[in-house]
This record gives sequence, C-alpha cells and structure tokens, in this order.
Amino acid sequence: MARAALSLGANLEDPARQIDLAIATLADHPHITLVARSTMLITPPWGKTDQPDFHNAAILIETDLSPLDLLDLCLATEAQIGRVRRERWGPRIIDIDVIAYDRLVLDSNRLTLPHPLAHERAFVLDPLREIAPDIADWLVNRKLNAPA
Ligand code: A4P
Ligand code: MG
Repeated sequence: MARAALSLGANLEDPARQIDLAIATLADHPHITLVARSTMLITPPWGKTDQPDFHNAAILIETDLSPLDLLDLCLATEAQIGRVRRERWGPRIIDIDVIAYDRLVLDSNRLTLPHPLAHERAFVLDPLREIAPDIADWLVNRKLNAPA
C-alpha cells in the first residue's frame, strides 16, 4: 500500500459541498482508504488574484492504485463533479491534485511528483500540515536542499 496526499480546491458554485463530495467519492473507491482529512480552509487566491477566495482541504489516503491510476481517478472525480477546464490558475468547481505518493520522485509528461509547486503554496501546505506534517516538511526541505 502506498500513502498519498491529495489537495482539493474550489472557488465556484458551492465550494465546500464540492470538496466534501470529492472526498466522499474518493473515500468510497474500493482501492482507497481515507486515513485523514484536514479542516476546510478559506484561502486568498494564489497566482491569479482577481478571482474569489478558495476553499482548500487535504486528505491522506492509502491506496494500491499506481500513481497514474490515482491521477486518472482524481481527474475522473473532477469531471464527475462538473469541472470544466478553462484558464491556468483560474476559478474552478473542483481541483484535485496529487501532492505526494510515498516519497516517489517522478517527472513524466502526465504526472510530476511531488507536485512541483506544492512547497510554495500555503493553501496546500497548511491543510497538509494538519494531517501529515512529515510530508509537508519533506516537500519544503527537499526544495531547501536542492541545488540552485
Ligand atoms: N499533472 C502533473 N502533475 C500533477 C500532479 N502532481 N497532480 C498534470 C495533478 N495533476 C498533475 O492539471 C493539468 C494536468 O497536470 C493534469 O491533467 C495532469 O496530467 P489541471 O488540474 O487541469 O490544471 P490546473 O489545475 O488548471 O493547473 P493550473 O492552472 O496550473 O492550476 P493549479 O496549479 O492547480 O492552481 N489559490 C488558492 N488559494 N487555492 C487553490 O486551490 N488553485 C489554483 C490552481 C490557483 N490558485 C489557487 C488555487
Ligand atoms: Mg489540478
């Protein structure tokens, strides 16, 4: 079993409902065990600032899905909840990102692990720290220790 951290965000329609629904959908999946979920945080928009505040949360799961199968499940869950992809960093019904999958480091065309921007995003690190401080520390420390 792998231990993976997922981050969820939404800032359109009913963000808290969509995040709850996404977590319930993932937790219901036969290959996923929900280990912990963070509180829901309301965060100012990062990157593109002229959009509504976000709701953000993080979950810790155990899974025997491969990293790519887990990504596909996240994308399918987004689609099921009604996500329509528009602009980069723009407003969204639901976004589910794979933040970490064990300590796997991977850079493929469909999936980068750990998530390449997680270490600089409070909206990812703060909820993650509530449920998996070791993963939050790993994300930050590997960047601090990376060659310039
Ligand atoms: N992909 C590669 N690695 C990963 C990974 N580790 N997890 C690929 C998830 N996906 C990964 O994703 C595009 C593609 O990235 C996927 O198909 C997958 O193959 P996407 O979710 O369609 O793209 P996106 O989410 O629109 O990317 P974008 O625009 O870079 O969004 P971000 O970076 O997720 O940022 N501010 C606050 N406060 N809270 C937020 O939640 N979210 C964003 C969106 C901006 N500002 C925010 C928040
Ligand atoms: Mg995403």
